[in-house]
Amino acid sequence: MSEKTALITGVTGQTGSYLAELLLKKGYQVAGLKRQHASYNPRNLATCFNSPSQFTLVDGDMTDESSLRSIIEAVQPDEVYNMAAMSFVAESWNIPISTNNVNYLGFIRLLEAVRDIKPDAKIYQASSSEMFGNQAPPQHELTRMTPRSPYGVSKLGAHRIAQVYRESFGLFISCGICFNHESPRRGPEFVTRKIAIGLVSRVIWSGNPKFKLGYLDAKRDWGYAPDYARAMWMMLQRAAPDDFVIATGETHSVREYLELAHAVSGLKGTYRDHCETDESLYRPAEVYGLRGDASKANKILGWEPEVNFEQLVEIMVQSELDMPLL
Ligand code: GDR
Repeated sequence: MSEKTALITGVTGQTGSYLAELLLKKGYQVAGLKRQHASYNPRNLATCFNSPSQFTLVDGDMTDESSLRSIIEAVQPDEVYNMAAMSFVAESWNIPISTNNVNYLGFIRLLEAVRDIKPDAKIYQASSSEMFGNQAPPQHELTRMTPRSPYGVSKLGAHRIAQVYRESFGLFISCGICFNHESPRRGPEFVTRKIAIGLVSRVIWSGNPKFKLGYLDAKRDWGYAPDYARAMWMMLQRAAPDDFVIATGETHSVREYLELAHAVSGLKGTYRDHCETDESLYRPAEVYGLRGDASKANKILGWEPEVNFEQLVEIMVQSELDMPLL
């Protein structure tokens, strides 16, 4: 078993919570940073709370450097996973400044604290496929980055500063350029979960005739969040830091996801009978086609996804059928 200590910022979120579970299984001591009074689904951390001798939640804030410094000082982490973010792309047009304050400046605050207090800690940064914007697929580590949202810009800023701190100060920082990754722990605002909730909780259970979605022809490379958490850990077990695309290599439109989810839900007719598009949900600028090339992660880390698109849709819809969000 490991004697290591990890700090996970954003531990209450989908992927942060899977990562915490993975590290606890590996014998880590895990400290999870959460914002005081932040609302989150306590179910995400239910398993972690079963290991009280290994798992602690600490209050901190990515916009408050002194809180980050105290936490690094107290925890003395061997590994730091920066999963904290304002992660809903659509919302970033409404709150561009706080998005960058958390996602970009927050990461610099964290880096400064680590550099001062625990410079030998290995750091993982959650970079995003949103950094690519509309570059032609497949996107890989060397694809030009042309983000289209305040969120994408904030993630690109953090990605670049990671490279600068790595080269300037020799910090061990690895960035996972993660494409969309989903699970039943996904927030209800993201499209995969919104579709599962729409079909199951709204239409089947609550009897609403229809639910609304935005642009259906955007394509995404959707994977399963626990597979991505495993990749993050693998990156920090290497002797040297590096950047890796984490993706399935398959792409599907929102419409295809919706069609399959509709079939899995058991509803009669077609998705058009239960879902309508609403242009007010379109984004000011869309990213149209993402498909990642994860061959570097496959070759160097030995990583590959275990859950494919069909299995993912099945997991999302089945979980909603088992435990509807009413
Ligand atoms: P994304 O995820 O923006 O790709 O970022 P999201 O699920 O929000 O959108 C995916 C695509 O679906 C389209 N869409 C809708 N999206 C939402 N949320 N709601 C709708 O009603 C709807 N209708 C259509 C969107 O326009 C988009 O094209 C996710 C986040 O987790 C980021 O934090 C992460 O960095 C990237 O994935 C990789």
